[in-house]
Amino acid sequence: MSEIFKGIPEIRYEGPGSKNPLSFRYYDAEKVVMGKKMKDHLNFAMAWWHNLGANGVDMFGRGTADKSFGAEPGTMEHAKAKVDAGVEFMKKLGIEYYCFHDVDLVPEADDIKETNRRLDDLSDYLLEKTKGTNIRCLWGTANMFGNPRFMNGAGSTNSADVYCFAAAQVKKALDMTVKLGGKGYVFWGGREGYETLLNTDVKFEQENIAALMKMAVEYGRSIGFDGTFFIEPKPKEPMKHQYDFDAATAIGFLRQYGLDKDFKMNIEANHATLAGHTFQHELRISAINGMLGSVDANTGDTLLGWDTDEFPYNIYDTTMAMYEILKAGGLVGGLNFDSKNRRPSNTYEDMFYAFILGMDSFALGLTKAAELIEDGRVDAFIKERYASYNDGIGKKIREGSTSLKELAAKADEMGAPATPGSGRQEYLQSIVNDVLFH
Ligand code: XUL
Ligand code: CO
Repeated sequence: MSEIFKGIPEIRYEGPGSKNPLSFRYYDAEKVVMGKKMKDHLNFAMAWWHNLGANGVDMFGRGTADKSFGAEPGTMEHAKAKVDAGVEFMKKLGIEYYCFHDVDLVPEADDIKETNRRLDDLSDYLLEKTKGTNIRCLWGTANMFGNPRFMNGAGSTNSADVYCFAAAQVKKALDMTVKLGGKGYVFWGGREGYETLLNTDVKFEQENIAALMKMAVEYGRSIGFDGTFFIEPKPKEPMKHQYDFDAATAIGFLRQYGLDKDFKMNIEANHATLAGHTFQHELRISAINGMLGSVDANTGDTLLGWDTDEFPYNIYDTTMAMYEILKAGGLVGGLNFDSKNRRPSNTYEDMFYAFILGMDSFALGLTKAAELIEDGRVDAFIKERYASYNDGIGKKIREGSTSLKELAAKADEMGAPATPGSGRQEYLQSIVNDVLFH
């Protein structure tokens, strides 16, 4: 098979001083940080849809990038050319994982039986192409938002017939995920929500979504899928309101329907900011609930109110994200670049520059997060901040061995409250800057 990304070498670590645009300045795969190799902390993944599919088409204009890879789009030859391109791309960057939707892999046929046959064929080809490499699936999913049949939702659809198609797609995407060695299976509920409550029975729809997830767990376990199911929260877009609004909402849903043992969160940075949260907030809420699973690594634009899916570049954000991930003991999944080149960045070189930017940004974030933890000043401050709970009445509150009566008596005894102490926000922010820029 001939080379697709001609003239682009294997991208290697050359260190911070390097002016070679096709090199890593911070991502040094084998370097050990806090006892683990960088590559194993980060588990970078390529999103099949953006990297091999998105050509820059938007509401106002046609594509700007050529992603035909020498074949006619919409054919199985093209689907296979995408495999060739994807494998060469991942090898050149040293990326070991990919994520896919069913219809990213093959063109969808009118009849689902034919789509499934194409998936069997393509997955054989993909396995053959990755044989002898470390390249494998991070997670798979079913696209249950593109086909017009899902206009009223998939698990949440008003139509039992459409629900069958959703179930069929989940079943096949699970088969594919297992066949391709995936560690996870994602539910992103793109159309699982509503446009108006005037036509929507929210409780009915949520029960149906939970039932679909339950059947997915049962089926997945029956075919030997021992990985993790993920919900990827997003508050809006394409729907006005999506049920998996944010991590707290999705975790509540999973607990209500008894799905919390099999599921964790797949947190996407741009979805967090759409929900009015920081990326760090969503990671923290997931982590403290034992629900931090995987990450869709990208960034939004604070000036825009939609999902721009830009490659991560902001080191403050990647540092605070990796700080949360390190504190949580790592991810069961990885960092999937659910990110796409800007429309005018339309060459093959730009595809590589984008991944180099994203991988270096997270590698630097990892290094800085480890330094922040090893520095210890932030942790020491937090410990000190809650010190009044270490003994006396504070300890009793933590142990649950007191009562309103006893606490009120204690307040009476004190008469006027002691000062709670400074929050020292500016001091802490200056420590982060110190670690980032010293
Ligand atoms: C959409 C999005 C999806 C999911 C997978 O905003 O993030 O690509 O990651 O369906
Ligand atoms: Co995503």
